[in-house]
Amino acid sequence: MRLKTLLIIAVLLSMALLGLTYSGAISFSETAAPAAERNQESTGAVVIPVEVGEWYVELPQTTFKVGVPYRFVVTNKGMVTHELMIMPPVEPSSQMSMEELDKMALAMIEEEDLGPGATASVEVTFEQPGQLEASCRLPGHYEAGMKQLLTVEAK
Ligand SMILES: [Cu+2]
Repeated sequence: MRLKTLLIIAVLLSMALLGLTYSGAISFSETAAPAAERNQESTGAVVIPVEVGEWYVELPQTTFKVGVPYRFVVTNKGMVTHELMIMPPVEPSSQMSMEELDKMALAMIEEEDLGPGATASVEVTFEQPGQLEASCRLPGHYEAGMKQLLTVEAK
């Protein structure tokens, strides 16, 4: 009889312990998600929504500041694939190879990530003032109008 009572107590105790562990796991996963969101916010980047399509690159602002982290969130509203490059204004007619152009880019979203309807983002902090350009350099796109001059101002 006494053994049975002990057994019941033991079972109840282990259930209680399991319950504790379970709720512990729950509260852990609940705190884990907001922590990830906090990390994303804590980058402190200024979000710049960018729209690309045939044949334009549109930004809500074209003047930026040195030292401020920006996150360019680019949405392709067009019917064909685009890309986004932020780099000094260089005419495609200049004799630079795609590789050399890529090296000049301060930020880039590749065409693989920017099909019709896709949204992709890239973060960049400009380190010096000057003129830059947000453009799509897929063959013919720049010439068709997919370029927007940007100005980076000193702090
Ligand atoms: Cu394009």
